[in-house]
Amino acid sequence: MKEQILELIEQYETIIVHRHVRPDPDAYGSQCGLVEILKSSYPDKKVFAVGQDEPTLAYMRLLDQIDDETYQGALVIVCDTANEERICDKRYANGDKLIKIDHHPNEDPYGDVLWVDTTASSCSEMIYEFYLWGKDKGLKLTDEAARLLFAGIVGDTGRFLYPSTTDKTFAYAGELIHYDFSRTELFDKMYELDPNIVKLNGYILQHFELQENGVAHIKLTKELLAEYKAKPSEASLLVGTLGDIKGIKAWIFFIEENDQIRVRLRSKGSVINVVARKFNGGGHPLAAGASIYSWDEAEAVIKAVNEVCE
Ligand SMILES: [Mn+2]
Repeated sequence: MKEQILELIEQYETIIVHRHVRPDPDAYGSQCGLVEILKSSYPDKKVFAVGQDEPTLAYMRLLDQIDDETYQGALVIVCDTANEERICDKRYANGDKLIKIDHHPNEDPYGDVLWVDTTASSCSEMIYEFYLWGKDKGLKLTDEAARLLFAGIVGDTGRFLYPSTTDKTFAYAGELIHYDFSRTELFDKMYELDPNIVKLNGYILQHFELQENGVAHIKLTKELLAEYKAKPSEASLLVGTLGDIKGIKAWIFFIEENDQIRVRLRSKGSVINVVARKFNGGGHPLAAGASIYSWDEAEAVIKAVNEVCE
């Protein structure tokens, strides 16, 4: 796969890299890390990272604004995105060839060339692996690319805590920190929270409901989020917060938005992306997301998670 991908990269003059909507550090890290690698390896090519800017991730990189014509005859690469529906900026379909690089289960095998590795901790880890494989063939890694890929790996592994972290993940991270970037600065940006969000976290810790079977949930209504002046995207950042509770097996965050209730699912072992799929979503076996449209449906989600945890 890497061979085919590099061949295509070498063939095309214009390369446009996309990632998923509601981006996280791995989406940005893999997308922009790859763009940095390609820009420094092929200074004559036009390489762009596109999509909607996410203000909370502006410390990673600002995205490029390009016009529709740029897609004519271009190679498009999509990073970290399991299904076409979730690709940010629908113009991805307007290129000449499409490549998918991802570490989620390959439920929607879109694209002309696909490289999917579900054993990778993150898509950023895959991009670093691509560089390692291709460094004798002309690929170059800059300090900025290293910073972006390191951030992506840290983000998707929950600071090397999740079971998706392998010896390879640690080895790659160990290599990446030899590049010149400030880890302290990066960690500060990644994990700093506004005081109101810390208080919302306090609310979550006070009010989650934990059943005897180890399934927990918390409902964050629009009114509550308004009270704490928290955006749904900020509330989503707190989803890991229940993971340290003794006896917890799986947990659900319900975060109400204007037109839907976002469901964030996490598990310590039981596969919960099957539940996500039933409710308009998907994701990893132990970390998934879904969407529902009423609080009645929330009960159905809780019931479904109970069933997979039995
Ligand atoms: Mn990812």
